[in-house]
Amino acid sequence: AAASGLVGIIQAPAAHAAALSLQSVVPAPVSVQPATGVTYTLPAAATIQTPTGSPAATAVGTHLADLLRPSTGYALPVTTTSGTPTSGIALLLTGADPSVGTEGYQLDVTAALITIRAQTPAGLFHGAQTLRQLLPAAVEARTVQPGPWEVAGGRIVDYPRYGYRGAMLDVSRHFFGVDVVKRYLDEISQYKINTLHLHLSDDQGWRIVIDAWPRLATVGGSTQVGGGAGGYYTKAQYTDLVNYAAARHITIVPEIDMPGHVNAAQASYAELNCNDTAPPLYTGTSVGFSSLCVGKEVTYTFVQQVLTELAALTPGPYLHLGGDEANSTSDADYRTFMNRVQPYVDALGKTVMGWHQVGQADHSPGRIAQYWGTSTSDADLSAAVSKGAKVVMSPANKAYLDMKYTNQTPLGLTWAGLIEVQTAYNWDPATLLPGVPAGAILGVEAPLWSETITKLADIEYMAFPRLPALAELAWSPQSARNWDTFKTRLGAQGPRWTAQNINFYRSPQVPWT
Ligand code: TNX
Repeated sequence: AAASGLVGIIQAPAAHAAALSLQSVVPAPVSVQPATGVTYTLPAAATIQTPTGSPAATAVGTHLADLLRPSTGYALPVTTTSGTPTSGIALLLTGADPSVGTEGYQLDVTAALITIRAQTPAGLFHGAQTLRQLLPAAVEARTVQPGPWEVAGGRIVDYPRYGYRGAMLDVSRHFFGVDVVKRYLDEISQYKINTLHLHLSDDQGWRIVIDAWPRLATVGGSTQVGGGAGGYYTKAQYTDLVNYAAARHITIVPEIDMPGHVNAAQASYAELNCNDTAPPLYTGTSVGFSSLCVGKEVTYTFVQQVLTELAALTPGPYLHLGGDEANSTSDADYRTFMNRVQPYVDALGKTVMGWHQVGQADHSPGRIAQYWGTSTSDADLSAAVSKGAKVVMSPANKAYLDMKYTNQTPLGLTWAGLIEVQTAYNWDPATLLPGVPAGAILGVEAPLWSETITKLADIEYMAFPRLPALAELAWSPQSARNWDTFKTRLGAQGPRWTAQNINFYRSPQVPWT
């Protein structure tokens, strides 16, 4: 199927198209200097050279080789060197423009070689994603394609606007197995997303094994919206996901939603209910009807044990406590509960993340409030910020990948509005909320809730092309962003997605090429 999508490319009558412009990259780089008339052509004997003494940099070289080998048919051996290469593709941890910081890179293309320089392996990884986009779209095919594999000459110096560039996947309303999540990690990593937030529990399903409370997974994970079989990750599977993400320089943020959105847990253990009676499993799509029992000691034993096991599975800094739509918890109980459980996260050496309603509770060191509202001010968010929280921006009427594009979109919801690509793109995370100082914004996350999403093709259809649009908000300087140039660059991603077999929405707003 991937190959059939490439027929137009393969049979194009022209000898070959000119190398892609350095200006064609998504997200838009900070600085691009084309070298007119200079082109690099990848030779069949090219090597990918990486610095001695950095297994993580060499791993980026291997990742790049794995991407390029199937379509080029070249061997592309990955070697280590302590010198300065003069041919092939070189990844170096020295000599980058200092502006690139901890995640940026400098890419130089001459007729002789391609050099990616960075201060960290993460920077090299992001530079490799840029290089990928500068090669012809057919490079994304998984079968051998005709070259030539040309890259336009010049220099790119690039680094992110925000340190938090996220996607969220709701694996609770519908469960998605390890293979689907890995594929999504592959897809989002091309756009320099560095965080995947997994919504691991909700009324409809509990998706991670907790040894101290085994029925959470075996009972709470046994169904999903619509009554299907659901599922859960074993600890080994979850660790596999964490490692797979890390190899793509993506941090996984696990969320256990509390004190609401807990029916799956309460159905698994009667003692988690104030009336000591387990409710039935839930397969509908209502929200706000469940609450942990704030007055019971066992509630806190439960939360502490769950968070302790989750922290042990989490090399990343954040544990997300949810905290949204606790409509069946009184305001006083909400504060009592959050004020007691947030310190568990601190004590585990992690940082609290929560939906912006956590602003009602006390601050916790480094806390992040994730804004999901649809207006330009919010009292809970303002409270969180005034107490010292940083903000991740996920405004539901701009950043929610589960909203329909148009009334005709077969999947998705409409409660926050219709979100066509231009709507997802045309806002500035720093100024959307006039009451929140720009310096409080840590980044942007694009959540995909899964009430109506049941399979990989659905995830792809809702995320593409909006996820790349939101990735550009998170990475590119506001001054480099412009809908008219973006839509053209986005349209040029279409053949790449076709080659990758991504099921995307061909928005009429975008000039697809
Ligand atoms: C609101 S956003 C929710 C979720 C739903 C979503 C559907 C948020 C923190 N809570 O429980 O899945 O809307 O769009």
